[in-house]
Amino acid sequence: MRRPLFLSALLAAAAPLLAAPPPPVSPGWDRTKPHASAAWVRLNPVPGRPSAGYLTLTGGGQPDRLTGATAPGVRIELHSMSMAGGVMKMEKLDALPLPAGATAAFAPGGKHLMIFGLTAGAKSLPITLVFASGAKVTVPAEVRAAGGDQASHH
Ligand SMILES: [Cu+2]
Repeated sequence: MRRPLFLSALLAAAAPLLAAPPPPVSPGWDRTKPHASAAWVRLNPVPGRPSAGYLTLTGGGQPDRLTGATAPGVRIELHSMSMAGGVMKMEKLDALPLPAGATAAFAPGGKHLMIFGLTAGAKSLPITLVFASGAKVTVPAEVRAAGGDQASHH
């Protein structure tokens, strides 16, 4: 029964680290600031229609609020999506609260960045997330062609 003992010792040693949420990414990340990772954009196949952006946000050392996002040459809105009475409903968000250390996912079927004016051809879009605290976080988003697996919700 050496293994459980070893494991307990390891967990005890790791306890101070476990008090904080597990780091999702990036060595060298300044944990006092909000962090964005795994960003990508699903390019709308229909020219002129908005594309959807997805990413994972992790809060910094203080509670904060995501108030907007920008990227060169496009306009971005924060959107939420939910089912209401069997109907998919989308709403524009003015802000998204981000508690210290908390994780918020922008993912297909849920919250997303609605990106207006993105043209086909871009392989990557540097998205800057703007917070109420004044923090700005820029993350490169991989632009992917829309697959045939979903209809645009617009
Ligand atoms: Cu939307």
